[in-house]
Amino acid sequence: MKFIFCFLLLSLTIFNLAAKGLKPVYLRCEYKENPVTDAAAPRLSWELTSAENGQLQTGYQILAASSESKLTESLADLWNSQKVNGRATSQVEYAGKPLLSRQICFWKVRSWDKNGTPGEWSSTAKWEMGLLDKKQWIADWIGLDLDNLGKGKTYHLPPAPYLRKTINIKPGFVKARLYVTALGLYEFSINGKKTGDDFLTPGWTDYDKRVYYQTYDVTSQIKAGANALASQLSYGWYAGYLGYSLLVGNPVVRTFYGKVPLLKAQLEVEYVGGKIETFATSGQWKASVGALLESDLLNGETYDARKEFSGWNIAGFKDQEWQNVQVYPDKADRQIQVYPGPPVKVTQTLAVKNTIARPEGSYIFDMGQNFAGIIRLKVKGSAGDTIRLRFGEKLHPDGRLMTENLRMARATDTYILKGDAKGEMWEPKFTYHGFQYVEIKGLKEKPSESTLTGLVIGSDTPKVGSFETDNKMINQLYSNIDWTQRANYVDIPTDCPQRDERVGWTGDAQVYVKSATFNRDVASFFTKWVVDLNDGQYENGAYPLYAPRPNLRKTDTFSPGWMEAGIICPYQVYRSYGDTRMISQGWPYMVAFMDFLEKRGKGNGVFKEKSFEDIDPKGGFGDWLSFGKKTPPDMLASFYYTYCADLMAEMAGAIGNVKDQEKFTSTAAKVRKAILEHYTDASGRFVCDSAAYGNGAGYVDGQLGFTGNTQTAYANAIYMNILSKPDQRKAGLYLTELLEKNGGKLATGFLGAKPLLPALSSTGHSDAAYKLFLSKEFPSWGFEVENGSTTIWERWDSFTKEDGFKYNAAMNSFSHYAFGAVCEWMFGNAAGIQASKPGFAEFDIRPEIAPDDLGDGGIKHLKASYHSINGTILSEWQKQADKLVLKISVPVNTVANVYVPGKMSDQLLVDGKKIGSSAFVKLKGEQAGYVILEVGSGSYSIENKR
Ligand code: RAM
Repeated sequence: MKFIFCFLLLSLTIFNLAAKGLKPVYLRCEYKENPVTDAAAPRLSWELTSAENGQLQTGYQILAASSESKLTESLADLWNSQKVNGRATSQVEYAGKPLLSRQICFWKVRSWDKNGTPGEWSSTAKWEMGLLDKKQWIADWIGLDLDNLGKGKTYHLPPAPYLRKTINIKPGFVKARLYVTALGLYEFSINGKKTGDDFLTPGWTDYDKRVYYQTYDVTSQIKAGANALASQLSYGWYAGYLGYSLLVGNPVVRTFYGKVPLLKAQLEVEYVGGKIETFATSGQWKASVGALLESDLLNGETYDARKEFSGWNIAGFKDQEWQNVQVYPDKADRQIQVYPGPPVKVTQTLAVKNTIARPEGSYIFDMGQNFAGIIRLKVKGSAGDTIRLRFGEKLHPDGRLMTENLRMARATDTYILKGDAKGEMWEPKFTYHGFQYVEIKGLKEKPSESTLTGLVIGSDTPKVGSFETDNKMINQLYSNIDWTQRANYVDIPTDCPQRDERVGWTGDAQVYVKSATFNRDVASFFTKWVVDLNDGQYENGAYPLYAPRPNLRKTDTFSPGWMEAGIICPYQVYRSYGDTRMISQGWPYMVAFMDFLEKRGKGNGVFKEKSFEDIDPKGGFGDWLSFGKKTPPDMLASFYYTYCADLMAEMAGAIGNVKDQEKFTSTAAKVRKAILEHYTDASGRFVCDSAAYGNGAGYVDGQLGFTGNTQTAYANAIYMNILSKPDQRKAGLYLTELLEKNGGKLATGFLGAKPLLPALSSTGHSDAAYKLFLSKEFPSWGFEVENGSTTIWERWDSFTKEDGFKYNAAMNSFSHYAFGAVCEWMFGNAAGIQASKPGFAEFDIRPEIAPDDLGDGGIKHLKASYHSINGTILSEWQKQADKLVLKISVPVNTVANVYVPGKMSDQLLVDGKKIGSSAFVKLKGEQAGYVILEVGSGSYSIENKR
């Protein structure tokens, strides 16, 4: 009894100690859990939990070892960081022994809390090093040239090759890794089982400069004796159709990087004792044409199941009839690296919502959600029965599938049955579509709900945001934003998933990047894409219109508002995740871009009218898809110049480059001054010399004329801090005036819509921002929701009651995330979550409460959470009859300034008690209708009277 009592006491004390300390969880390396990386000094991060409020880390210690058993202070053979003082829990660089290719590093961490007490060690995590030297790749590029078998009139779609080899593995192996990549797309299997569950590997890059590879732990997939290595290849971005090249009559419409898809793979088998045997792609492999008759990313797949070879991917298959593969030379300066982004995967499956019978035995399936992905087909029938699947985002009023907005993307999959009496199942491997509706032709029996399943694909970016209110329309809008992001963050940030475009448009990416960070963890996604951007930079320093940058149209070059993505995206990654590596690695590119601007500005500091008349369209895209008179693109270019110089100054500071910090600070001041001199009048309104643009020919919507006095001009000037404080306020008034004159409606395009609501809020017009946000009238976000959208449209008028889908054949996507950039305001203003220090180590919660006079169309209750790199932040507010209740969460090791609507004299309550009763909630002061509290970690409920 006594013993039990002692034991209980002991465990209680241990529990108590543990409960008091900090516990590191969610250990990651290069933003991933247990990844393979080729970063020389991988960056580590963890999050902290604690049972106490107001907790901070005062120090940490990391151990890294070559085996889990050596992960102790005395044995750690790779690294013992010793105690490092400070609050850092992310971007912590490994600084132990140099790491070798293939090395597995086990690691753990512990943290000291604010009282200097060390907590428990975390559980063990690991990372593995990839192949650090290109010479370690002994595998050849192999393929089979089937190009001459492409027969179509409009689409040249050759069959996709099958490759295989049987190998012999000796007994006594302990570990096996497959390193694999392709020029094109690959799917690899060992003994009939696919390696990994990634889709569209190895991703899109400028293949002349670099190609990424995947590493799979295949130890459990191999066996002693005969093993089959097998791979299917497809054309993908490397050799398939890309963008609108076909539509615009570009001389090249496919094979932008090469004609024949190629595979490079090596299986490394390690035996007891450490000896490694490598089985690599070589001229010894066999290849054949098979069932995959057509395979193209945009145009779809055709699969003839009658041509399947059974057992081709397992040992024992007789491949004597198959051809020898062809071996292709490598490009000496092509880099081969570990895929740095989150893999593209099937992230969700969707069941059919509704089946509609159509004339002539065809059917349309409604998946209930517009998404990017493929379908899994289950059918029964006779050999040779042909099922044709077409995909669309909308139906015509008469019930037909609407495909005009796909333009030249054929987006058609065909399955030819083999006639298996048990039924057959198929899903395409190397294509995807943007759709909500699927039209099926050729079914011999009435379909059931299980005939089709939707497989949602996208870069597997962890969900970090949630946004919920008591207003249904807003909840749907948030869902639409997230779905549109998922549909377009597919290896790169595409503009749209459905039509013949789907490229990494830089303007869309830069206006939306901050919004994206609130929904999904996009740190490694942008780590990948920013390299694409840098690879795509022009010799003159301009970042391109889209990255990667195949030559889709001769006149495609760069545009103000688009090219700045090269500065804005790394900046946002720095602000959201505290990442300075992207800045230092990209610095030469970013500086080259700033030099380009300097040269273009001819020392004026401002881009006067017609500064960009040499590009196509003249002036660039400007405030693309706006309504009414155009904001001069050169004025916007000048704003962006200032903005980029500001960001560069801040980023230079972040990497300790004082010289450049000073340089860009003075550039920003110079351009600001020149803008005001050139583009404002005495009253501080924006003006321009519209006559300079003549009749506007060659400019986007130039015939509408130009004026500086637009919503977009003021919204951007306020957002980008172009004006002095008093002038900011004036600009806010001008902006509201313009809105009123326009019947309370927005007129902004891609560049104007993002800053519109933030600019209203920051100049004291939160009510006006809410009116736009909650409006259901055309044009507005709510209008789209009211009209049944499940994603964000490309244009405000993608559909109107009067004109239907009038832009269909031209340009009319229903899944375009750019206008979803309102998300930045939703989290940053409505919920009020704003980072004041990079990585949300310190942040504000400054909610803007929706006005009361909106009745049922308003918001009484809003709850948003954001899982930052430091942990989960919650901001919830609820208007009750006589009081406002805020619920907030501040992650361990962070500090928040919480702005509670009200006055000092209000006597607000925290967890039911007066301020002052908690050591972690301190009164800091009062500002513009808010009481400011400094709050340490923990969850709190704050009440104030209304
Ligand atoms: C469209 C794209 C993209 C936009 C460019 C200017 O075709 O879809 O969204 O950035 O044009």
